[in-house]
Amino acid sequence: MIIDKIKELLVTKVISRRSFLKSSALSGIALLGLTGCASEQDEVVDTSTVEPIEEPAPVAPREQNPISRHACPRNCYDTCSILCEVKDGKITRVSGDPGNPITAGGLCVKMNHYLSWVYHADRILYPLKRVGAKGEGKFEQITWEEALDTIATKTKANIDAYGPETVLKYNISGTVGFVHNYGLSQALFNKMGTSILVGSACAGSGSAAIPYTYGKNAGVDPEEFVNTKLYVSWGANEAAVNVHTVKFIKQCKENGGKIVIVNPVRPGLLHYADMFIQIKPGTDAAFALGVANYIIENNLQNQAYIDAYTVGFEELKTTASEYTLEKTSEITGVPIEQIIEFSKMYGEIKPSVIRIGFGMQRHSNGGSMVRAITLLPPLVGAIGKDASSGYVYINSGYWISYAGIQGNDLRENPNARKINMNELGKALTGELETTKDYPISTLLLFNSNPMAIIANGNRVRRGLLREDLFTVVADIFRTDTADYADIILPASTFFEYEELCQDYMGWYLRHNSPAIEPLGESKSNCQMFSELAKRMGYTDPIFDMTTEEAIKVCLQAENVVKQGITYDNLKEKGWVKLDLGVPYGDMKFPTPSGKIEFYSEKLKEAGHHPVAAYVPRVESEDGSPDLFKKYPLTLISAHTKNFINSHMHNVPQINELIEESAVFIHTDDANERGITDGDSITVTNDRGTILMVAKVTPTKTQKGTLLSYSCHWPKLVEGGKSVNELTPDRVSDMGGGPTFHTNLVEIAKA
Ligand SMILES: Nc1nc2c(c(=O)[nH]1)N[C@H]1C(S)=C(S)[C@@H](COP(=O)(O)OP(=O)(O)OC[C@H]3O[C@@H](n4cnc5c(=O)[nH]c(N)nc54)[C@H](O)[C@@H]3O)O[C@H]1N2
Ligand SMILES: Nc1nc2c(c(=O)[nH]1)N[C@H]1C(S)=C(S)[C@@H](COP(=O)(O)OP(=O)(O)OC[C@H]3O[C@@H](n4cnc5c(=O)[nH]c(N)nc54)[C@H](O)[C@@H]3O)O[C@H]1N2
Ligand code: SF4
Ligand SMILES: [Mo]
Repeated sequence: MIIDKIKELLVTKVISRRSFLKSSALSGIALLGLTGCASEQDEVVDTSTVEPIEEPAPVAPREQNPISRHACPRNCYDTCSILCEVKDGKITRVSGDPGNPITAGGLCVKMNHYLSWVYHADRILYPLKRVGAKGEGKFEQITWEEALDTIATKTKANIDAYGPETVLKYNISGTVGFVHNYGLSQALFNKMGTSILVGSACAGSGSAAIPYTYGKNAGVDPEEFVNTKLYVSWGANEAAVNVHTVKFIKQCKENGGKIVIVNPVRPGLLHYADMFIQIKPGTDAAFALGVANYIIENNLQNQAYIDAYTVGFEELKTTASEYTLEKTSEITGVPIEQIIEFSKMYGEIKPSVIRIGFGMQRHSNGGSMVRAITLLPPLVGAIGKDASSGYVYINSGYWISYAGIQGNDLRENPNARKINMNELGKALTGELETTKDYPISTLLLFNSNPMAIIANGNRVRRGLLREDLFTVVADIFRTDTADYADIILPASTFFEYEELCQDYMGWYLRHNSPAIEPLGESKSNCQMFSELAKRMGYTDPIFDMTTEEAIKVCLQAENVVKQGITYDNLKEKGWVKLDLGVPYGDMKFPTPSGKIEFYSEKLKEAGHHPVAAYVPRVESEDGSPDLFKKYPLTLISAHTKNFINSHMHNVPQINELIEESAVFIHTDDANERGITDGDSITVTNDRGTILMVAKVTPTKTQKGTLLSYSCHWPKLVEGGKSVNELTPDRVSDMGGGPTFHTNLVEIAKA
């Protein structure tokens, strides 16, 4: 009763929650569950269903054996610096580099088991050829001679018969090393003239959206989080996927900063949160515009800054005015008083950082959401003025490049057919328009496990089953994808080859020296591809380039040279921090107007609202009412702390942690379907059905939204199909990104 009364007061009279609490005699009453808003954290943030945060524990290296220095290339924000002790040619101990400020001596839940990964009994140590049916997983050992001859002969024959663009090179981010993923390893495919792989299974939408506003992307240094006074975790899950920044966020709080979370589900960082905004999935653009509207209506914007550095404020004002408190609340599910309180905090607290997560943008409207969020920092003057102010998204890619080592000049057909990596299934089955007449004849795949990580697994499987498709997979393990190969090549791990890495959030360059010789007959990607190039008859000098030479080319970047970073000093220490100054500190924005663009003509030309707009997701109550009747639940399949993409699922210690593929279900949704905690359930949509175990929870997720983790190996889960069996292979609105979370399903007791 009393709670209802308070709710009514807050909603109807639109009293700020904090001022209400301060002035009310009722301020001692625990408001748990009222709105999820938590300015008085201890009273109102419910963390009961949130796992404890496990910060990396430093492990001191023993140093009695020789130490080698490494950079973790696992497509993780942290890119830890690793120390290995090696004895008699074997790694005996793996630990985090205590000297590096990000790694600070500790790795993570997963990579504390790196030794079990490197020396796993199931490692592929020799080339293999298929002897059973496609996908059956029956292989026989062959020599490298036979493997390379078979691949060269078959690929050449397919190029001669059908053209080079029927060859598809496919790699994502199994390792994100500069040389062995993005750089030298691409030269062979440029020379062949294969189809060009475009888009991103990861963060394409946000990466395309941000430059519309700022002309480029330059984020805050995570070590600066300690100095900010407001950290907004927007669609991110730091405690699981970016564990080394948690200490900086915690310090921000200890220094008096506020932590706000915007997420449809409760992430680990909730333990430190002052406010939890539990938004409906895919509605963040409406929330951002609603906040902008409140800020402008209440004159909380920084008008002098806006006048000096931005264009399109009037258009923003008009557009945002459509997002009234009532409308914003209705679309997003966020209570009006919370929209008000967050807007006030964001308008008043300086400096502030918005952390734009990757997970949030994996929706059909992901680009639109990120674009809308990018309009907030300049509204309050947060860009370019302070090192601990602005936003952070990704910090790689704007100060060092691998373009010089990709052999781009070898490509005779720069306008070759483009294939979006998210549409692999359609491309292989010929359901993609551009592959109808010229089917893919040859798939050369490395650094990726699409059977586990690409959407619409059923379609990917059908494609890989094609008898007339010649498939080569280079991997460390016999993944589900490798099971469909005609030839499997044994890849060595980064502990066995040299590499250059760049953090994707921190401002570091890191060097990786090999600790041991390649196990068995395994080879690095570059080594196997340069040998294959020679079998193909290619004699270009790039195929003789060493990794050391390639790294030296990358280090010629202006910023790097200017700061005195050389191959030798980088190699000796293992890492070096670049000084990038205040992000956008020169107040130069390479947009068409040269200013921050609240209004973007380019965005309009690309078919979007020139300011920003809430666009309903393709699969949602608003976007597809008929489908919604059949499949009323949105399934978010986010990343987990226990494994990284599909890595580590096959490592025994990690497999034990995972137990089963769980799906969190709101109590109301479970009750409506007679599902109880621990039940085995089916999760279904028109793309397929998988088996999962129900985790029924009153708070971890919200009604209408399911949460599961990705990406399990299909063959290691019950039923042999994991979450990407269900996800859609549609491409997002900007940048060719994925739409894993725009995924309607229904659940039932199995
Ligand atoms: N449902 C759902 N699906 C998702 C996501 C999601 O949020 N939800 N996230 C997506 C994201 S963000 C990403 S980035 C992708 C990742 O997709 P991938 O990059 O394909 O996945 P990984 O599991 O990281 O790596 C694939 C393989 O690389 C191999 N590998 C590692 N090192 C080497 C090497 O040195 N050489 C060779 N040849 N192989 C090596 C590993 O053994 C592994 O089998 O997944 C996407 N899939
Ligand atoms: N341990 C571990 N670390 C990893 C990885 C891993 O698999 N495991 N993967 C690495 C890779 S490749 C990547 S790209 C990053 C991913 O890093 P993140 O983007 O931080 O991780 P995700 O778990 O994909 O998604 C983050 C959050 O987005 C939320 N979300 C989903 N939909 C919406 C929405 O509509 N609005 C809002 N506001 N939030 C939403 C999810 O609930 C989730 O909590 O992590 C990297 N680090
Ligand atoms: S996966 Fe990420 S947190 Fe773990 S060791 Fe590698 S870089 Fe560090
Ligand atoms: Mo990713």
